[in-house]
Formats: sequence, C-alpha cells, structure tokens
Amino acid sequence: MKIKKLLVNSLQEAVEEVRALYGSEAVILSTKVVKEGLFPFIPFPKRSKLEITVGIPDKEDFATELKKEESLYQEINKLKENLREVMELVKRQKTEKGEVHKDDLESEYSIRALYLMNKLINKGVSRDVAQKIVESACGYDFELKRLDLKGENLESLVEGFGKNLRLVDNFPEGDFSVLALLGPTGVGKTTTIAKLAYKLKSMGKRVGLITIDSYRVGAVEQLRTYAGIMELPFRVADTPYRLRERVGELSSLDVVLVDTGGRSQHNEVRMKELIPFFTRLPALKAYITLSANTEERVQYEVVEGFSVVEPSGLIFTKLDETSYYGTTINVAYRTQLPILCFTMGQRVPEDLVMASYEYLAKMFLEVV
Ligand SMILES: Nc1nc2c(ncn2[C@@H]2O[C@H](COP(=O)(O)OP(=O)(O)OP(=O)(O)O)[C@@H](O)[C@H]2O)c(=O)[nH]1
Ligand SMILES: [Mg+2]
Repeated sequence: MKIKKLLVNSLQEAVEEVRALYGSEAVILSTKVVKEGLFPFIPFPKRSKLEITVGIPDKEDFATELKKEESLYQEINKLKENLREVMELVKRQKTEKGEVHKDDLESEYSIRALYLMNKLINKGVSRDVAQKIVESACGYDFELKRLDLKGENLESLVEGFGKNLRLVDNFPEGDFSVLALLGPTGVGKTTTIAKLAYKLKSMGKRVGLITIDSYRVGAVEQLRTYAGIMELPFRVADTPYRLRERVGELSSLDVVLVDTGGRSQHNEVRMKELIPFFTRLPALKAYITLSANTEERVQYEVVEGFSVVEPSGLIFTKLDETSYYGTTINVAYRTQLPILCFTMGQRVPEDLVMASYEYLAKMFLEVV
C-alpha cells in the first residue's frame, strides 16, 4: 500500500479529491488540522487547512486479499456441508433406534415427558408401550398446551408402570402355596429357586423344594445341594402322581418350590409332558422364566409355548446380561401376566429382587 499526503480545505473536498486522484479503493487513513500562512514570516492570521493521509492499495494487494477471502468462504462452505452431513447422520441414527423426536411429538408432549419416553425407548421398550406408560403419568398442561408429567421423573415412572403392568403383590399367597418354575433350558430356573427359597426363609416361611427334573444329568444334585446348604426338606418327583404325593408330604410347610427341567417351546412332546404335572394341584402356580437377554419375539414364543399350563406370571432373569431390558416391559405389558421377580446375576441369594414399580422405575432411570 502506498501512502500520500494531501492538503485540502474541508473533508468534503478531501473525499472528492481522493476519489478523483486515486480511485474508489483509496482510503483516508487520518486527518490533521494545520495552520497555513500565505507569508510565513509575517504575523498575519493564518488559515486552517486539513492534512489528510491517504492509503492507496497496490493492485497485487487486492488480488491476494480477494483470493484469501475466497478460500475462506470455500472453507466455511465445506464446514457447513460437513456439519449438515453429521446432523443428518445423527438424526437418521436416532430415528432408526425408534427414539421419539422432539419434532415428532412436540405438539403433544412436554420436553420432560419426551425425555422419559426416550429413557424407556433407549433401553428397548417399544415406542407405543413407552408412550402409553408415560402418557398414564401425564396431565394436560393448559399453559404449555401439551401433556406434561404430573410429578417428578421417578414418581411419574412409578405411576406409569403401575397403571400398565401387573405385578405379583401377594407373595407367598395364602397358608400354603406351591410355585413351579418353567422355561427354556439354562435361563436360571434352578438358581432362581434357590434365591427365592432363601428369601422366603428369611421372611420366616417354612420352605420345601421339589424337582421334577430327572431329564438332565446332575439336575437333581444341583437343587439337592442348595436344599442341603439351606437345610430345607427336598424331594424328587418323576411322575405327575409322585408330584402330588410329594406336595402332600410337604403340605404342613408354607411354600413349596418346584423346579422343572428346561425344555424348548418347539418340542411339542416335551411341552405336553408338563400338562399332567400341573393339573389337579389346586395350590400350584406356574411361573414362566424368561431370560432378559433373549430376543423379544422369542420371549413371546416361549410364553405361548408354555401357556399349555396356564401360567400365573413371569420371572425375568439375567437382567445383568443386557442393556435392552426394556423388552421385559414389552412382554409383561403385551401378555398382561404379572411379574414375580427379577434376577440380575449368578450370586445366590443376593441377585434377586421381588418385582416392584419402584425398582422398575429406578432401573430405567439408572439409579439402582
Ligand atoms: N448372569 C446371570 N447368570 C445367571 C442368572 N441366573 C442364573 N444364571 C446362570 O445361568 C446358568 C444356568 O442356571 P440354572 O439355574 O442352572 O438354569 P436352569 O434354567 O435351571 O437350567 P436347566 O435346568 O438346564 O434348564 C448358571 O450358570 C447360573 O449361574 C442371572 O440372573 N444372571
Ligand atoms: Mg435347572
């Protein structure tokens, strides 16, 4: 950039002169008032003039500035494009997971309600089930013009679950009850029986154990070992008649837990074998044991298969083995079978929790 100095009478003149002499790119960098006498050595009053400093950009300066500016714009546009792509990706991923979008249901639910819905959905609860649960805990807010939670997150979830899921609330029931655990192989039936037996014993109940699993090698010994450790009466019954007989022998106790061998819901013969064991025993209640890490549609297959014995409820095991335990909510909601308990680890007797709405709510809010 070149620098020039000019002496002018006014700012107006300065602007005009600079334009005329150096073109529109020239800029006035500074101005200074100076006194100018016609005869410097005579003490006449002096005239005021304006000294201006003008900056005249070189041609090359302009070209490089322009280039710099252009590449900066290109860079910004590229960044904008990248950002747009990332936003699209995030949006797509969220929709694929079935998460409720703020814009999807924004007109219907408050942000708080949507937050809670997403807490459930992100753990595997189906969108329609999550919506039903959260909606049950909402009221219409006339100010927001939307459905909003009536309480805080925890109490809202407790209310939502309470209105939509059934739990076994009278356990153990009556003076004498018989509980049998049924389900696919390896879901944790025997281990859960041991945990339940301990729980009942610590509630002061007199407990007895029976196994009808004479199919698998070592099955009898597995339960016998637990019975031995807890000093509980133990029986084996290999036929429906024997089962009734053994239950009769233990009828002075409060609760009898019956272990069964795991079987596939696809094996019709093995499923039908179960029926005579569970008829003509009025005190008996059969619970289907489902592993939470099993695919949801398979869980429905299992419930359907084991429904030959008219189940009284569900037990969910291995909650510790999946992040998507929300499937248990879907299954309990859609079958409307009451939940007895959850297990979340191999430790006997620690890893068992009797079903409660509060436990469920805490589990989804990740505060247990
Ligand atoms: N991680 C985890 N493992 C469990 C849980 N419950 C049981 N198990 C384990 O699952 C395995 C099978 O447990 P069992 O109790 O023998 O299962 P089962 O349903 O009686 O098996 P079958 O009688 O052969 O059908 C064992 O290693 C248990 O320790 C649980 O809640 N979490
Ligand atoms: Mg077993």
